[in-house]
Amino acid sequence: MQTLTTQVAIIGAGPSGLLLGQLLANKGIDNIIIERVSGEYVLGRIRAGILEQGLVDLLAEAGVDERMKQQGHFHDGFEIAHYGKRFRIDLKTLTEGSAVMCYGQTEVTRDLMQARENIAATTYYESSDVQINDADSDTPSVSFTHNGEQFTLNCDYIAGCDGFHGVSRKSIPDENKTEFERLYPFGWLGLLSDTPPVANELIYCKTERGFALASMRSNTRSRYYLQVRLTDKVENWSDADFWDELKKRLPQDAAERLVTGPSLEKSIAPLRSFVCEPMQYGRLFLVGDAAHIVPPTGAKGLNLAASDVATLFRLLCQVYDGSDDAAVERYSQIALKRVWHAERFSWWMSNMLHEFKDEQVDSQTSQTFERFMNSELDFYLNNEAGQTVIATQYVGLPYEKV
Ligand code: RFL
Ligand code: PHB
Repeated sequence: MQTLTTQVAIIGAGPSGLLLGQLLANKGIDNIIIERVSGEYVLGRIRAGILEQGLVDLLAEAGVDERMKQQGHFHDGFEIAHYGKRFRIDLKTLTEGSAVMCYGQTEVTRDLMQARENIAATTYYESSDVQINDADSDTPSVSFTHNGEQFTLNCDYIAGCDGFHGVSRKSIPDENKTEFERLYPFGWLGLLSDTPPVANELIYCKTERGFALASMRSNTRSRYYLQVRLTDKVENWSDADFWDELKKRLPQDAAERLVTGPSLEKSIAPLRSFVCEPMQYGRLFLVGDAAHIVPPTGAKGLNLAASDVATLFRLLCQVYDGSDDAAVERYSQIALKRVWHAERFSWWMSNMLHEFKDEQVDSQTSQTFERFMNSELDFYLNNEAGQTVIATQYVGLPYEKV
């Protein structure tokens, strides 16, 4: 059994854990990351594509924005297609100059992994039996097994960056947390392909057949999503089935331009809204998906993880520079404010853009909800104030002051 010591133990080498680790290391705050799977496996997950300016700035602050500046693209707007009508949300004009960055989570993660390797910071990939001990004391630790050997990592603080299914949230006693959850009666089937995107900007489509999203990773790589039933299995969707259905849901001109090709990746993700309150327990802090999940319709998951990282990082800096020993106690309260705004926006966008006919309620209730949501979308899209409400939230609300 080996005993290790660090200042901040980070569980999870997803974007939250790696970004926090890099920012802390740059300030001379020692940290060790423990990850359940291999680095390659982490990079194989295809997830977010849209970064708010707050995350772009944070990556710059971490010194990890070189490749993003070269290969990413700012998008000044996106489209919503609503039963054949088209609306462009002109982010730049409606928000007085803001835009979003199109650069994949896989690439952000790859850049962060490279940066961590460059500074020779320690990461234990492929660790099992990860356990949090004494989080409510002044001497917390994390125990884990790596390469058949047992380790105990003593630390000042633990950052639980281990996603929705990780151990961190589960190790907070039930009586010390409240969980809020809403499941949606559908999932998203995503497909990645080396084909040019149908448009320069994203198109969110609401149709009677269900929602579809045309997104991208570069000028030669596309990412598309289809709303599917929760019972659907990815094996039952051939590439040809996917492309056929997508063509039916895209606006006509986009469908005519669509270039199809073999899928590089295809997967189904269920949609969920989830928040754990508070986001801390003693010296354990939940960051990103470990604390909250949003349905992807608002492109907020990774961005929310980044604002948690920014908050925890700045509070830890105050602790370690001696300016405020108790600064971290404010973490949950500060983070949750922004979390709930993003939760509400993602839930609202999801309600407006999906087809709810399959919901297990009687058909009159479901049709009435459908009418409300169509009217809601119609109202917001057809006037500038409404479009501004969407644009302001899509580009991301400002980070809370710490
Ligand atoms: P992650 O990425 O899940 O990383 C957690 C890491 O912890 C590891 N882990 C453990 N390590 C040690 N011990 C354990 N017991 C462990 N258990 C788990 C895991 O292996 C993993 O490596 O969480 P993190 O870092 O908080 O990052 C969150 C983001 O990944 C997530 O919010 C976004 O991907 C959500 N999301 C989007 N967010 C956006 O901001 N914009 C988007 O456009 C966007 N699109 C999406 C998305 C998520 C999607 N899916 C699949 C859920 C599109 C999709 C389809
Ligand atoms: C993506 O490109 O994966 C993506 C973009 C926008 C979203 C969700 C996912 O709202």
